Amino acid sequence: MQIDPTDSRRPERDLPSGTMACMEIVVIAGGVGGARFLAGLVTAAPGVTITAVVNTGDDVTLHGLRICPDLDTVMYTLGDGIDPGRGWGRRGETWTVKDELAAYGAEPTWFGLGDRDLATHLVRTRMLVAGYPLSQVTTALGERWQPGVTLLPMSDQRVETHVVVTDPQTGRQQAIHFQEWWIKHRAALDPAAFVQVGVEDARPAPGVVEAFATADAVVLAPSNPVVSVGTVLGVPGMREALLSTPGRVVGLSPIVGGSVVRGMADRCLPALGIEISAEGVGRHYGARSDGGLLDAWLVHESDTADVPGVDVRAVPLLMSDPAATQAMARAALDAAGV
Ligand code: FO1
Repeated sequence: MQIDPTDSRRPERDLPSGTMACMEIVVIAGGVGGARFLAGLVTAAPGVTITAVVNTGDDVTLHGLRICPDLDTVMYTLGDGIDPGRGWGRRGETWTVKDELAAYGAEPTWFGLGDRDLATHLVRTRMLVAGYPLSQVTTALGERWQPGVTLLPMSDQRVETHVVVTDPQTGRQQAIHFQEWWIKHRAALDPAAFVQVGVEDARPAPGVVEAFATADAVVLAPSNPVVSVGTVLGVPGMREALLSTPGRVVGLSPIVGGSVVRGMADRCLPALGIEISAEGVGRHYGARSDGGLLDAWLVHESDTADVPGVDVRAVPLLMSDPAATQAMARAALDAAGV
């Protein structure tokens, strides 16, 4: 671990000589992009303690079951159970229950409820109903998958992202759950606003504040800046906890060459008036030295970004294969000075 002597924020580690201070990294992540980045980080930094603070705003209750898409995507990806093509759900999935539900006309039929995935939702729902908080449920599910990182929901309190859209039939504005907007409508309905229902009563889950307080670096994964990273940061106390970190804060742009790599961040950014560019997102996060979040901002090698007060670096940001993702994670650690 290189200590950056010029960085006044780093407390000297008065460890007994010969003790290897175990480096601690906290990553704020959403679904597919965040999961892939974490997989690269785990391989780029073996032996590093990684805590993933994961968005739960996409969570939804369907068919009586509590479903946590981003937590499951990270857990399956790091536990090698993910379907690599879809980026969500299980490899080798079957859809018998989904078809049977449709035969009953049980809505919603648009949600991809896989038979293997169903077991996760059943175990999670049973534990939640029994009174276990989501953080403990997540730890319990992780016993099977061994993700290799500490997986924390952003909050144990329920926060759901709903999208304000104009109903094409009635012309009236209405709020629909993010999953309906994302899956049923493929984000085709223009979002007037994103509302995090319940966020005002939420607080960071147990372990989150503590993880930031001792982190050698914090990384904003290349996830959706509005509905993933934005939702996590919107939990009361989260930004303050993040900014308490003695380490540097490094973000990675989810916008490459002026467009999203996957997902639909470009459908979300305009609702917040954020330019669809690496520079636009970097400026949205802002410079830590100026009341924002970032010490450093990684943009794709073909992009430029002028983000005053932030150390901007152009590196390959396409997670085209594990080696590329590992190199990207390494670049993030370099930018963090660890
Ligand atoms: N995404 C889809 O585009 N279609 C689906 O049917 C779908 C089902 C699904 C089931 C479980 C799960 O964990 C994720 C699922 N996703 C599906 C992905 C999910 O909607 C998104 O990954 C996140 O909510 C956004 O990151």
